Amino acid sequence: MTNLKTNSEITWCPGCPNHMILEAVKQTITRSKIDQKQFAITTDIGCHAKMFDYLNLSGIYCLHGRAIPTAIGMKLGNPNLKVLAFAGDGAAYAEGIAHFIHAFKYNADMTLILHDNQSFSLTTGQPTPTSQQGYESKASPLGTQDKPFNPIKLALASNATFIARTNAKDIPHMISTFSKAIAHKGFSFVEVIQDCLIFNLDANNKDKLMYKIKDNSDKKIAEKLADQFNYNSKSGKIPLGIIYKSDEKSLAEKWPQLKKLLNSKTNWQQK
Ligand SMILES: Cc1ncc(C[n+]2csc(CCOP(=O)(O)OP(=O)(O)O)c2C)c(N)n1
Ligand code: SF4
Repeated sequence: MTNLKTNSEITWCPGCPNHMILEAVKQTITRSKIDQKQFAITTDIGCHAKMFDYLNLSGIYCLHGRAIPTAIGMKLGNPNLKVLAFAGDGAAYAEGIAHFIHAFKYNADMTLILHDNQSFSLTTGQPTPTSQQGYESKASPLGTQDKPFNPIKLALASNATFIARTNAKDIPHMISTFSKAIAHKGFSFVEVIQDCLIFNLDANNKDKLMYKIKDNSDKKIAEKLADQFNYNSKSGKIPLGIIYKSDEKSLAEKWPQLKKLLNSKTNWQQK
Protein backbone atom coordinates (compact mmCIF):
# COMPACT_ATOMS: atom_id res chain seq x y z
CA MET A 1 0.00 0.00 0.00
CA THR A 2 1.25 3.48 -0.82
CA ASN A 3 2.20 5.47 2.27
CA LEU A 4 3.70 8.81 1.34
CA LYS A 5 3.22 10.60 4.65
CA THR A 6 6.21 11.40 6.85
CA ASN A 7 6.43 12.49 10.48
CA SER A 8 8.11 15.82 9.67
CA GLU A 9 6.32 18.93 10.88
CA ILE A 10 5.07 20.95 7.91
CA THR A 11 6.52 24.46 8.22
CA TRP A 12 5.18 26.18 5.10
CA CYS A 13 3.13 29.30 5.88
CA PRO A 14 -0.54 28.48 6.50
CA GLY A 15 -2.36 28.69 3.18
CA CYS A 16 0.79 28.47 1.06
CA PRO A 17 -0.15 26.76 -2.23
CA ASN A 18 2.85 24.44 -1.73
CA HIS A 19 0.50 22.46 0.56
CA MET A 20 -1.71 21.82 -2.48
CA ILE A 21 1.20 20.84 -4.72
CA LEU A 22 2.23 18.29 -2.08
CA GLU A 23 -1.30 16.86 -1.99
CA ALA A 24 -1.46 16.68 -5.80
CA VAL A 25 1.90 14.88 -5.98
CA LYS A 26 0.77 12.37 -3.35
CA GLN A 27 -2.48 11.69 -5.19
CA THR A 28 -0.68 11.39 -8.54
CA ILE A 29 1.70 8.78 -7.16
CA THR A 30 -1.06 6.86 -5.36
CA ARG A 31 -3.30 6.83 -8.45
CA SER A 32 -0.42 5.75 -10.72
CA LYS A 33 -0.45 2.35 -8.95
CA ILE A 34 3.34 2.30 -9.42
CA ASP A 35 5.18 0.88 -6.39
CA GLN A 36 6.45 3.85 -4.38
CA LYS A 37 9.86 2.14 -4.24
CA GLN A 38 10.10 2.76 -7.99
CA PHE A 39 10.10 6.52 -7.37
CA ALA A 40 13.08 8.65 -6.42
CA ILE A 41 13.11 12.39 -5.91
CA THR A 42 15.53 15.28 -5.87
CA THR A 43 14.70 18.65 -4.44
CA ASP A 44 16.52 21.94 -4.75
CA ILE A 45 16.82 24.48 -1.93
CA GLY A 46 13.99 26.84 -1.06
CA CYS A 47 10.44 26.75 0.28
CA HIS A 48 9.44 24.30 -2.48
CA ALA A 49 12.30 21.98 -1.49
CA LYS A 50 10.63 21.05 1.78
CA MET A 51 8.76 18.53 -0.37
CA PHE A 52 11.76 16.34 0.43
CA ASP A 53 10.80 16.17 4.11
CA TYR A 54 7.11 15.64 3.47
CA LEU A 55 7.25 12.79 0.95
CA ASN A 56 8.14 9.30 2.10
CA LEU A 57 10.26 8.60 -0.99
CA SER A 58 13.95 7.91 -1.53
CA GLY A 59 15.97 10.78 -2.86
CA ILE A 60 18.63 13.44 -2.51
CA TYR A 61 18.17 16.93 -1.04
CA CYS A 62 20.48 18.84 -3.37
CA LEU A 63 22.55 22.00 -3.41
CA HIS A 64 20.79 25.10 -4.73
CA GLY A 65 20.43 24.87 -8.53
CA ARG A 66 21.40 21.18 -8.69
CA ALA A 67 18.14 19.23 -8.45
CA ILE A 68 18.12 18.59 -12.22
CA PRO A 69 21.66 17.22 -12.79
CA THR A 70 21.38 15.07 -9.65
CA ALA A 71 18.13 13.60 -10.98
CA ILE A 72 19.76 12.89 -14.35
CA GLY A 73 22.56 11.14 -12.44
CA MET A 74 19.96 8.91 -10.79
CA LYS A 75 18.63 8.00 -14.22
CA LEU A 76 22.14 7.07 -15.35
CA GLY A 77 22.50 4.77 -12.34
CA ASN A 78 19.09 3.18 -12.73
CA PRO A 79 17.06 4.21 -15.79
CA ASN A 80 14.06 2.25 -14.46
CA LEU A 81 13.43 4.68 -11.63
CA LYS A 82 10.56 7.14 -11.88
CA VAL A 83 12.46 10.29 -10.98
CA LEU A 84 10.81 13.55 -9.95
CA ALA A 85 12.86 16.73 -9.45
CA PHE A 86 11.38 19.68 -7.55
CA ALA A 87 12.83 23.16 -8.13
CA GLY A 88 11.91 26.80 -7.66
CA ASP A 89 12.13 29.55 -10.29
CA GLY A 90 15.19 30.92 -8.50
CA ALA A 91 16.78 27.48 -8.39
CA ALA A 92 16.17 26.38 -11.97
CA TYR A 93 16.06 29.71 -13.85
CA ALA A 94 18.95 31.42 -12.01
CA GLU A 95 21.47 29.19 -10.17
CA GLY A 96 20.68 26.09 -12.24
CA ILE A 97 19.83 27.64 -15.61
CA ALA A 98 22.54 25.73 -17.51
CA HIS A 99 21.17 22.43 -16.21
CA PHE A 100 17.63 23.44 -17.17
CA ILE A 101 18.64 24.05 -20.80
CA HIS A 102 20.77 20.94 -21.19
CA ALA A 103 18.18 18.67 -19.58
CA PHE A 104 15.95 19.09 -22.66
CA LYS A 105 18.79 17.99 -24.91
CA TYR A 106 19.56 14.82 -22.90
CA ASN A 107 15.84 14.00 -22.64
CA ALA A 108 16.22 11.71 -19.60
CA ASP A 109 12.91 10.05 -18.79
CA MET A 110 12.05 12.08 -15.67
CA THR A 111 9.82 14.93 -14.54
CA LEU A 112 10.70 18.43 -13.38
CA ILE A 113 8.06 20.07 -11.18
CA LEU A 114 8.87 23.75 -11.06
CA HIS A 115 7.18 25.85 -8.35
CA ASP A 116 7.16 29.34 -9.90
CA ASN A 117 6.35 32.05 -7.34
CA GLN A 118 8.39 34.69 -9.22
CA SER A 119 10.53 35.18 -6.11
CA PHE A 120 13.43 33.71 -4.12
CA SER A 121 11.01 33.21 -1.24
CA LEU A 122 12.96 31.23 1.37
CA THR A 123 15.57 34.00 1.47
CA THR A 124 12.90 36.72 1.81
CA GLY A 125 11.83 37.63 -1.69
CA GLN A 126 14.77 38.67 -3.85
CA PRO A 127 13.82 38.95 -7.56
CA THR A 128 14.31 35.92 -9.82
CA PRO A 129 14.49 35.73 -13.65
CA THR A 130 10.66 35.49 -13.80
CA SER A 131 9.92 38.37 -11.40
CA GLN A 132 7.94 41.13 -13.11
CA GLN A 133 9.63 44.37 -14.13
CA GLY A 134 9.27 46.95 -11.34
CA TYR A 135 9.13 44.36 -8.53
CA GLU A 136 10.18 46.16 -5.34
CA SER A 137 11.87 44.01 -2.71
CA LYS A 138 14.43 44.53 0.04
CA ALA A 139 17.05 43.52 -2.53
CA SER A 140 15.60 45.76 -5.26
CA PRO A 141 14.21 48.84 -3.43
CA LEU A 142 13.98 50.88 -6.64
CA GLY A 143 12.17 48.08 -8.43
CA THR A 144 13.61 45.47 -10.79
CA GLN A 145 14.69 47.16 -14.01
CA ASP A 146 14.98 43.98 -16.10
CA LYS A 147 12.23 42.30 -18.04
CA PRO A 148 11.46 38.72 -16.96
CA PHE A 149 12.43 35.94 -19.31
CA ASN A 150 10.05 33.33 -20.61
CA PRO A 151 11.04 29.78 -19.57
CA ILE A 152 8.42 28.16 -21.80
CA LYS A 153 9.98 29.81 -24.87
CA LEU A 154 13.43 28.82 -23.66
CA ALA A 155 12.28 25.21 -23.24
CA LEU A 156 10.83 25.20 -26.77
CA ALA A 157 14.07 26.62 -28.18
CA SER A 158 16.00 23.92 -26.28
CA ASN A 159 14.07 21.10 -28.02
CA ALA A 160 11.91 20.14 -25.06
CA THR A 161 9.75 17.06 -25.64
CA PHE A 162 7.16 17.90 -22.95
CA ILE A 163 6.17 21.30 -21.61
CA ALA A 164 3.15 21.87 -19.40
CA ARG A 165 1.80 24.52 -17.09
CA THR A 166 -0.62 24.12 -14.21
CA ASN A 167 -1.99 26.08 -11.25
CA ALA A 168 -1.16 25.26 -7.63
CA LYS A 169 -4.71 26.25 -6.64
CA ASP A 170 -6.24 23.58 -8.89
CA ILE A 171 -5.52 20.10 -7.47
CA PRO A 172 -7.44 18.09 -10.15
CA HIS A 173 -5.62 19.93 -12.94
CA MET A 174 -2.27 19.36 -11.23
CA ILE A 175 -2.98 15.63 -10.84
CA SER A 176 -3.95 15.23 -14.48
CA THR A 177 -0.90 17.25 -15.64
CA PHE A 178 1.58 15.47 -13.34
CA SER A 179 0.17 12.08 -14.41
CA LYS A 180 0.70 12.90 -18.10
CA ALA A 181 4.20 14.20 -17.32
CA ILE A 182 5.16 11.01 -15.48
CA ALA A 183 3.77 8.87 -18.32
CA HIS A 184 5.79 10.82 -20.93
CA LYS A 185 8.88 8.97 -22.22
CA GLY A 186 11.47 11.70 -21.88
CA PHE A 187 12.14 14.88 -19.92
CA SER A 188 8.85 16.42 -18.84
CA PHE A 189 8.82 19.99 -17.57
CA VAL A 190 5.78 21.14 -15.60
CA GLU A 191 5.65 24.74 -14.49
CA VAL A 192 3.31 25.21 -11.54
CA ILE A 193 2.11 28.75 -10.97
CA GLN A 194 2.41 29.04 -7.20
CA ASP A 195 1.55 32.25 -5.40
CA CYS A 196 3.73 33.12 -2.41
CA LEU A 197 1.60 34.69 0.31
CA ILE A 198 4.48 36.65 1.85
CA PHE A 199 6.74 37.91 -0.95
CA ASN A 200 6.02 39.42 -4.38
CA LEU A 201 2.31 39.75 -3.69
CA ASP A 202 1.80 41.71 -6.93
CA ALA A 203 2.51 38.54 -8.90
CA ASN A 204 -0.35 36.69 -7.18
CA ASN A 205 -3.93 35.98 -8.18
CA LYS A 206 -3.46 35.59 -11.92
CA ASP A 207 -6.24 32.99 -12.00
CA LYS A 208 -8.55 35.27 -14.01
CA LEU A 209 -6.03 35.16 -16.88
CA MET A 210 -5.77 31.36 -16.87
CA TYR A 211 -7.60 29.06 -19.25
CA LYS A 212 -7.28 25.37 -20.07
CA ILE A 213 -6.03 24.11 -23.41
CA LYS A 214 -6.19 20.74 -25.18
CA ASP A 215 -2.93 18.72 -25.27
CA ASN A 216 -0.86 20.21 -28.08
CA SER A 217 1.86 18.65 -30.26
CA ASP A 218 2.20 21.42 -32.84
CA LYS A 219 5.34 23.53 -32.36
CA LYS A 220 3.96 26.63 -34.08
CA ILE A 221 0.88 26.57 -31.83
CA ALA A 222 3.14 25.99 -28.82
CA GLU A 223 5.16 29.10 -29.70
CA LYS A 224 1.97 31.15 -29.85
CA LEU A 225 0.79 29.71 -26.52
CA ALA A 226 4.16 30.52 -24.95
CA ASP A 227 3.89 34.12 -26.13
CA GLN A 228 0.53 34.70 -24.46
CA PHE A 229 2.03 35.26 -21.00
CA ASN A 230 5.25 37.22 -20.53
CA TYR A 231 5.47 36.96 -16.70
CA ASN A 232 5.39 40.73 -16.60
CA SER A 233 1.83 41.84 -16.72
CA LYS A 234 -1.61 41.20 -15.40
CA SER A 235 -2.99 41.28 -18.92
CA GLY A 236 -2.83 38.65 -21.65
CA LYS A 237 -3.76 35.02 -21.15
CA ILE A 238 -2.13 32.15 -19.30
CA PRO A 239 -2.64 28.78 -21.02
CA LEU A 240 -2.72 25.78 -18.67
CA GLY A 241 -2.20 22.19 -19.83
CA ILE A 242 0.16 20.40 -22.19
CA ILE A 243 1.67 23.24 -24.23
CA TYR A 244 3.92 20.95 -26.25
CA LYS A 245 4.62 17.26 -26.50
CA SER A 246 6.67 15.25 -28.98
CA ASP A 247 8.16 11.78 -29.15
CA GLU A 248 11.94 11.55 -29.27
CA LYS A 249 14.40 8.96 -27.98
CA SER A 250 14.98 9.29 -24.26
CA LEU A 251 18.48 9.31 -22.75
CA ALA A 252 18.35 5.59 -21.95
CA GLU A 253 17.11 4.71 -25.44
CA LYS A 254 20.03 6.57 -26.99
CA TRP A 255 22.78 4.66 -25.16
CA PRO A 256 23.19 0.85 -25.43
CA GLN A 257 24.62 0.59 -21.91
CA LEU A 258 21.52 2.24 -20.44
CA LYS A 259 19.17 0.39 -22.76
CA LYS A 260 20.50 -2.87 -21.33
CA LEU A 261 19.79 -1.65 -17.81
CA LEU A 262 16.25 -0.67 -18.77
CA ASN A 263 14.96 -4.21 -18.61
CA SER A 264 17.20 -5.54 -15.86
CA LYS A 265 16.08 -5.83 -12.25
CA THR A 266 17.62 -3.60 -9.60
CA ASN A 267 19.17 -5.19 -6.49
CA TRP A 268 16.21 -4.51 -4.23
CA GLN A 269 13.81 -6.06 -6.76
CA GLN A 270 15.80 -9.31 -6.84
CA LYS A 271 15.56 -9.87 -3.07
C1 LIG B 1 24.44 28.44 -4.44
C2 LIG B 1 23.49 29.05 -3.47
N1 LIG B 1 23.08 30.32 -3.67
C3 LIG B 1 22.19 30.88 -2.83
C4 LIG B 1 21.71 30.17 -1.76
C5 LIG B 1 20.75 30.83 -0.80
N2 LIG B 1 19.40 30.40 -1.05
C6 LIG B 1 18.83 29.39 -0.37
S1 LIG B 1 17.22 29.19 -0.70
C7 LIG B 1 17.25 30.47 -1.78
C8 LIG B 1 15.98 30.92 -2.44
C9 LIG B 1 15.28 29.85 -3.20
O1 LIG B 1 14.38 30.44 -4.11
P1 LIG B 1 13.61 29.55 -5.15
O2 LIG B 1 14.52 28.57 -5.78
O3 LIG B 1 12.86 30.44 -6.08
O4 LIG B 1 12.61 28.73 -4.23
P2 LIG B 1 11.42 29.23 -3.26
O5 LIG B 1 12.05 29.49 -1.91
O6 LIG B 1 10.83 30.45 -3.87
O7 LIG B 1 10.51 28.06 -3.25
C10 LIG B 1 18.53 31.04 -1.88
C11 LIG B 1 18.89 32.19 -2.72
C12 LIG B 1 22.15 28.86 -1.58
N3 LIG B 1 21.68 28.09 -0.59
N4 LIG B 1 23.05 28.32 -2.44
S1 SF4 C 1 7.32 32.25 2.18
FE1 SF4 C 1 5.88 32.04 0.47
S2 SF4 C 1 6.51 30.18 -0.64
FE2 SF4 C 1 7.49 30.16 1.38
S3 SF4 C 1 6.10 28.94 2.65
FE3 SF4 C 1 5.55 31.10 2.95
S4 SF4 C 1 3.92 31.48 1.43
FE4 SF4 C 1 4.96 29.58 0.84
